[in-house]
Amino acid sequence: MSDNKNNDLIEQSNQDTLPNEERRKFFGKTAAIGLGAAVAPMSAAMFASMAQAKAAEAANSPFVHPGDLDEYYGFWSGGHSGEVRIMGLPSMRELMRIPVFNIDSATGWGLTNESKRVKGDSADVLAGDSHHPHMSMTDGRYNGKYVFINDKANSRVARIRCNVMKTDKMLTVPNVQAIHGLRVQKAPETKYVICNGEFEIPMDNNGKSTLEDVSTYRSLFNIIDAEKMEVAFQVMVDGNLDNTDADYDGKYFASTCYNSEMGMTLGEMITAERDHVVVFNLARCEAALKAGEFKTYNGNDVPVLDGRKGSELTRYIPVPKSPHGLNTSSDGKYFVANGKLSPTVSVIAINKLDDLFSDKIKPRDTIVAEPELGLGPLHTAFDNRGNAYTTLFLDSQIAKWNVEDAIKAYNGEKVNYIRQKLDVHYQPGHNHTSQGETRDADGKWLVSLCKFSKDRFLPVGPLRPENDQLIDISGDEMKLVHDGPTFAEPHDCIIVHRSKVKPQKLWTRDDPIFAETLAMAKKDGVDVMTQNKVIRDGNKVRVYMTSVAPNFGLTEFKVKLGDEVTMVVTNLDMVEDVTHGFCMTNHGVQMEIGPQATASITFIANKPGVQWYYCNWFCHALHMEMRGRMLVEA
Ligand code: RUQ
Ligand code: CUA
Repeated sequence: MSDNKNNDLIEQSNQDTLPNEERRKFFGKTAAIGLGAAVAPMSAAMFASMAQAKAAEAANSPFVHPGDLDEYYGFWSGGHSGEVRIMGLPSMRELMRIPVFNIDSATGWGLTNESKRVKGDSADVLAGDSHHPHMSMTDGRYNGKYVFINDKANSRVARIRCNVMKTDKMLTVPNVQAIHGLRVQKAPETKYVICNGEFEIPMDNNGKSTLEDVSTYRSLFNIIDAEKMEVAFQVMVDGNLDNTDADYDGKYFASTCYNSEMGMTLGEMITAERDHVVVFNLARCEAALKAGEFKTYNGNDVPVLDGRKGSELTRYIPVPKSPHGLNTSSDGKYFVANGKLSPTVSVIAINKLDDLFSDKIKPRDTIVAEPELGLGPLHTAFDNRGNAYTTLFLDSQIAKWNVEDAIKAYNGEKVNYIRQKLDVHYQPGHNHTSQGETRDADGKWLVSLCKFSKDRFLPVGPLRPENDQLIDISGDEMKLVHDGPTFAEPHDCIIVHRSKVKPQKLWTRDDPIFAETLAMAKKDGVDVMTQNKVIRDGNKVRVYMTSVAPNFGLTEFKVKLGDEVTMVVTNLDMVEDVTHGFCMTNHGVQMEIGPQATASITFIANKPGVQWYYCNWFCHALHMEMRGRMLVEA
């Protein structure tokens, strides 16, 4: 991006007063969007970030010209909004929202029959707390297939299928409470999703335990089959599991544990000087599973292995108390446990774990560095040049440090491992580098997910946005180049090169998301691609209807008061981006029907008289006219 172009932009953002014709000339191909006004504020925002970047002489520019595409997809957790968001990087434009644990009135997620089937046994749970989105991998590299995300609030794990960017599986994990840290097996491929049950609960949590006797309280590590989305097995541990990550060889998983005291109150939880990182030996766990060395609890058949201290399945590495983030370095050499209450991080050499498991060395011998970084280290990200970037929650900084130098310092050499500390705004939790949790770490961008924005944006009432800051890490110095306000609460994110992700532009008719709906149509003898039909089955009515902009296949139908009505709408349009909606007025019924998709929604016709239904996704110049009547006969 040349300075000239940048100046053009300043001019552009001042062109609001120009007649449309003139403005179109300015915007060139972006005029196709048709609404210059929608573009102007964006270019103003971009200009602001560009100016900052220029001031900082950034090597990378976060500026992406209107109409140009970003280089990376970002997958952002939506925190306690329960969703996942797709961002474009480096522009930091929000591209899409994927409803997961929340309900969404635009797409009908949580309302449609298809989404309820995906949600399964938690179809009636309408809230969630998503933390950690992570993509499936092959040989330590993103493979673009799935993004997995946890729901801490309701102990669930969901999977987003990246060819359509929709949630396609969801599972409530039994025997645990509060699924927190979540990552994937990196190699040879993501056979397993790994996640931590954080809160300790009685192993048989059936109401027969007491609040006083906590001897049966445990926290479990969960290994989930990524394809089937079923729990393969669980491992019982000592302490509360917090965050987790995997190695690049498919051998070990590691989790931070706080509260090794098994305290029930804050005071009790932080008495011990040390907690631990627990390392899981996958081969030994699978062998124990095969040998039947497990128990079951709570009347379900999920196998629970015993990985408590002394077990051959695990090793416990003492680290300063209450560690939080656990991150594998992108060169595959180290697990880094972040101190939180301690100003240090603990660097564990993965190539020493074989010796640890064969008892040739002691747990603390695996620690090869414990650099002191600052106050409140929470999470660490990596570039491809041997540097690590750790968020300091209390100091509101990112500490950039060199891993090999930290190891030298630990061995007594006089080296300064800290490369730079950069102020961020404010109180960062997670951070993430471009492709930094994979072998393809490229050391270009770092995002700092700041929990507070304080004075960085216009005031919007007592509840303020958080601040996702984009930092250029391509040079020797970290440079802040963009402030991105976000709504509650992107805990964590990943940054994936766009070459890894290949979403479809239309639905394919054999997509499993609506397979069951099509099976129902088949039973009713209806070809949803060609027929519009009302089928009565007792007091259940199924209305099959096509949609082609700007028409629904039926402009009217009749039902009786109290009928249970299922609308099955098929979008016959083959045109990219022509999504229709279906909304039945006054019934809380609305949904998206993407091009070539079938979607269905069920409601009780409990209001006599005429009800209009209409298309609520703008699809055509005659979109307003795309409607019809339902008569509810009393
Ligand atoms: S945790 S702020 Cu839910 Cu990822 Cu660390
Ligand atoms: Cu179809 Cu709007």
